[in-house]
Order: sequence, then structure tokens, then C-alpha cells
Amino acid sequence: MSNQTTRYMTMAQSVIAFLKSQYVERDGVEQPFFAGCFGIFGHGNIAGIGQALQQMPEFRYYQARNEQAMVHIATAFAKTRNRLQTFACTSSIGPGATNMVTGAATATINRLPVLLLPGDIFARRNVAPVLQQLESEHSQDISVNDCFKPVSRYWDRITRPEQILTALPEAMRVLTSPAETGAVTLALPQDVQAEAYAYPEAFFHKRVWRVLRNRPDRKALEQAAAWIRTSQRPLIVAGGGVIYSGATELLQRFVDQTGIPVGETMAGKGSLSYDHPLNLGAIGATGTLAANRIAREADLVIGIGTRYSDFTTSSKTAFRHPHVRFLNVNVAAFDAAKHLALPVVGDAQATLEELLALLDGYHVEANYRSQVAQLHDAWDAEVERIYAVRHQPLPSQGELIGAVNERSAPNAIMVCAAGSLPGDLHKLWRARHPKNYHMEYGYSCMGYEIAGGLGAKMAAHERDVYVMVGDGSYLMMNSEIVTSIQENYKLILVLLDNHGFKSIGSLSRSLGQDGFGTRYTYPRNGVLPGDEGGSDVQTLPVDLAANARSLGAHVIECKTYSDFVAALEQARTTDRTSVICIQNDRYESVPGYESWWDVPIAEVSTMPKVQIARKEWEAMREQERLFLEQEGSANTE
Ligand SMILES: Cc1ncc(C[n+]2csc(CCOP(=O)(O)OP(=O)(O)O)c2C)c(N)n1
Ligand SMILES: [Mg+2]
Repeated sequence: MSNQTTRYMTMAQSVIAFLKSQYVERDGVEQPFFAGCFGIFGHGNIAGIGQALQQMPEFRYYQARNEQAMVHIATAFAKTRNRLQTFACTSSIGPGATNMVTGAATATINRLPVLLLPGDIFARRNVAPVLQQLESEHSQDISVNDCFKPVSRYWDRITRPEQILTALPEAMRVLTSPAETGAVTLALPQDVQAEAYAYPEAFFHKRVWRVLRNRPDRKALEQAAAWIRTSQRPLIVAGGGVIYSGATELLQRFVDQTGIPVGETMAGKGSLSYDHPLNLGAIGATGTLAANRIAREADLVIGIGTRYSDFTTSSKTAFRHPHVRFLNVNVAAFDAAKHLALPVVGDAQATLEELLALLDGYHVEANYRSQVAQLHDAWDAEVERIYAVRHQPLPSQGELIGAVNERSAPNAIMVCAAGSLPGDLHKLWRARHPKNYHMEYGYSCMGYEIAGGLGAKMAAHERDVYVMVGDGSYLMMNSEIVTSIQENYKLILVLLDNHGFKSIGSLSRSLGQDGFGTRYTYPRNGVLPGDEGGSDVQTLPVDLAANARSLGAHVIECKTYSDFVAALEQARTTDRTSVICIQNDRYESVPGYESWWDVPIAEVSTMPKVQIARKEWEAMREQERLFLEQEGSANTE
């Protein structure tokens, strides 16, 4: 140790100096892993990370308005960059830190890398309780930052400056691992951030983290090929992993050679161009008739880069063939093993390449392929029908989605996360490239939309970014409009106002609960009206257009479909963040297509509609499958 050159610097300075020197490389392409640091300063980080950022302006600091939002920005940025680049996020202690917990969960659930650096209470403790400190009577080794543990893939608290020497490399290992990535949290006590230490110079040398394309076990691969060859009705479920791995072109070659059709998950939509004849479109609870019909009778489901959420499996009712088997290609053993599958653990691109070679000469039977082609075409016609609805007096959501899809440049990005939009977009959006459809549906976090749009735009300046957002999500988090103006990243926000929760309103109706608590209206006789209030309700005096204008956005208000089309044209040519406000009909919905989603209904109630809904639910529950006994599965063969 004594002969080594060292740099005497604060722990916070060492963090920034280290982050600046971290690179990733995949397929021979090298790039810095961090695009900079988002942050909001307070006493918990200003003199530590804040001072370090000020001293090292080459590691760009960006100011956000809300800590949750800045994590969403970083997450969306990482998603757009296929997990090869992200931001660090610094916060003060207390509320600044816990505001990031929701962002951390969003990143971890979606398997996207973000580095969180919340400030923490004094390690030396003598001045405790400091402002915003949570006290505990049973331990002094506790702070609100412990809340990050379950939502982080790696969590550490740095109570001595030299601990960063072992913590940061661990953080990098997890962040750059496709199988392990998610939120990484390093809680940094505010006193330790400012403490100096003689760090070895070598710690700051440029380090390149190779993002590996792990190849699958050969035997598993051969078995996979054998299963495919004996299958009559195979179906690929393409998840986000296909896109993150950059395996989309290979997927197309794979399906062209084998004739196996593809259903796409929320994160996997865009894996294959919408107009490919073997693309059945969205699968599952928000799926198309084409994908759900084929799923029902599939005898082999080939999951590629999917975590099989309940939306993908229609709560385990989508796959009904009595002898259906699963074969899962995934970087994460955890996901590969789901549904008692034959697990093929490896990178999607590397695996598809090898699997394709083993499938030489194989093709699905002609009648299966023609059934798929027919369903594909019928679905296309259904989308066309919904795009052409001209609902009066308020337009339908489906036609507005159609207008955005048709009027946006083919290389644009559409960002969305929560409400009724994700289900409609999953079905109706015509994804023309792998980044066209940016949906955060792992956490479906209201508030992700605008911040996420900014992250996507920062990652892809050259593309137009459309944020599709409901009035509920808009009200929950619109703060980053300001950041988009400050940093001059133009977004086009499409704000669909239906005075409340269209999504939960229709969910509520399906449960026999009449839209209770889902409308933005004044209470009547001390009760908030649901559907029974009809149009005879007093709406709230909220002016979302004025709100957006007040944040610095260019605002276009429209009433009709043709106003909306004109607004889209105008927004395209405006040079700053634009918000298109339109009211849409709360009740006119895109239908479901032979799918289900399990939301439990009250077992006993005084409400007759709830009792009826409960009976229907009980029947559907019977259809949920466990996939415990699969002939010839990995464990029995
Ligand atoms: C942070 C958060 N809180 C609650 C929910 C549950 N939730 C899902 S959609 C929704 C309503 C969204 O309203 P809006 O953005 O207006 O979209 P709409 O349903 O009207 O299309 C709610 C409350 C959520 N997904 N995220
Ligand atoms: Mg709404």
C-alpha cells in the first residue's frame, strides 16, 4: 500500500472520479457507462456529492424537480440504450432519498440499471437526530435508506471512506450484468461523503466492463431443438430481453426460417415489425385475438427474454393445450425456469444463433402457418376499424392512438406507463422498430410517463419522442416538463383527459363496483359519485392546459379528431416541449380479446353486482394453471 500513488480526496470526489472512468463494451462497441448524474441537493449531499460534481464538471450534473422522476429519467434512458448506459442519481437524506424508492422499484422490476446515491444520516452519530432522521429505539444502525433493500439488486451503506473501494466495483458488476441488473443503492452518510482518504490511483484508471453474451449449455440447446422439431404448434413469446440483447434481426431470421409465430409482451413489443406476417402482436390480458387464439392451442411456448407477468399469461389462463410445454431462453436462470420450463440460460442473440443452426430444415406445417397469416391479417383489419372510429362528441382513445401512430415519424419513440393507455397501445400501436414502443409496464408507475419521455429523448436526440399520458398520471407527476425546457430536450406530450381513471373505472365496473372513486368530480352529499352520477356531475375546476403552459410548455388545446390531427402536425414543427390537450370518452373502450386478468372480488358483499361478478370470477379462477406436470420436461427427461 505504502508505495502506491494515491489521491487524497473526499469519498464523494472518489465516487465521481470512479464513475467517470467506467466504460462498457459489447460486440466491440465501447462507451462510458454513465451519461452523468441527476440530482437534487440538500444538506445530505450538497457538501459531498454536490461539491464533487461542482469540482468535476466533465461529469455532467443535471437538475431534476423530483427525486422519483429523476430515477425514471435514468431508467428510461437505460431502456432506450439497451441497458448499456445510465445515470447516477444523487439525493439528500430523508424525503429526498425515500422519494427515490418508487423509482428504484420501477428500475429493478423492469431489469434496468440505475445507480442511486441517497445521502444518509451521520455515521459519527454524535449530533443525532439530524434533520429528517428516522430514529429507532432498538438500533442506531437504521435509517430510511434501509427501505431501498428490497428494491435494489445491490445495496450498501458506506460508513468509512475506504469502503467505497470495494462497494463501487460490486455496484458496477451488478449494473452491467444483464442477468442481475436493476437499481443499485449506495447510501452515503453525509459526514463520510465529505471525509478525505488517500485512494489508490489505480482505482480511478479507466475500466471497461464487458457485457457478456453468455452461451447456453449445449445439451439444453440440443434438447430445445428436439422439442421444437416435435412440436406441432410452437409459439414464441418475445419479451424485453429480445430487444435489450439486440436480437431483433436474428428473431426475424429465426421466424422466417422456421415459420414459428410471435406474440409480444409489453416490454417485447417491437421485437418484430408489426407487419411481419408471423407477428401476432400483443399477447395476454391486453393481447390481440390473433396471439391469444394461437396461445390457447400452442403445444410449445418458447419464451425469449420474458418474465411471464400475469399480463403476459392472462393470469395463467392463456396457454390451455393439455400438454403444453415451455422452453425459456433467458439470461437469468430465475426467469428461464418459470413454468417448469426447459431452461436455456443464455443471451437471446447468442442462443437464437446456435438454436437456428440446429433447426436447419425445420419448418412448421403449412396449415399452421396459413392459420397464423389469416389471424394476422384479421387483426390488422381490426386495428384499422378501431383507428377509424370517429366517436362523438368526444373522440375515442383508439382513434387518437391511431392518429399518433400514423402521424408520427416511423423512427419516433412513444412512451407510456399507466392507465387505460397501455392496454390499448399494446393492442393497437403499430411498432415499426424495436424502440418505437417504450412501455413501462413492469411497475406501471403513474408518473413515469413524462420523466421517462425525457430519459428516452436524452438517449435518442435524433428521434421525436411522444409521451402518451392520462390526466391522472399527468397530475401525479408533470414536474419534468420544466427539466425538458431547461435542458432543451423537446417532447411531444399527448394528454388524454377523461376526468379521472378510465382504466380503474372500467376495472371497477367489471368487478360490479360502478366506477366508485375513479372520477374527478366534487362530492355529492358527502359521497364521490361513480358511474351512477352519469353526466350530471360537477367537474373540478382544473385547467391542465394552463398548468402545462405555466411550466413553460407550448400548449395546443383541441376538441375534435381533426383538431387533434392538426395539433400533431403543429407539435412536430414546434421547437420546444409541446402539450396537446384533448378530452376523450371515458366509456368508449377497445374490447378485450379472449383474455382474462385475475383481480379478486369480494367473497361476500351486500352489493348484488359484486355477487354476480364474484361468480364469474370463481369460474375463471378454475382455469388458472400451475404447469406442474409436463411430459418430457427438464426434470423428467
Ligand atoms: C403510482 C400509481 N398509483 C396507482 C396506480 C393504479 N392505477 C393504475 S391506472 C390508474 C389511473 C390512471 O389514470 P389516468 O392517468 O387518467 O389514465 P386513464 O385510466 O384515465 O386512462 C391508477 C390509479 C398506479 N398504476 N400507479
Ligand atoms: Mg384519465
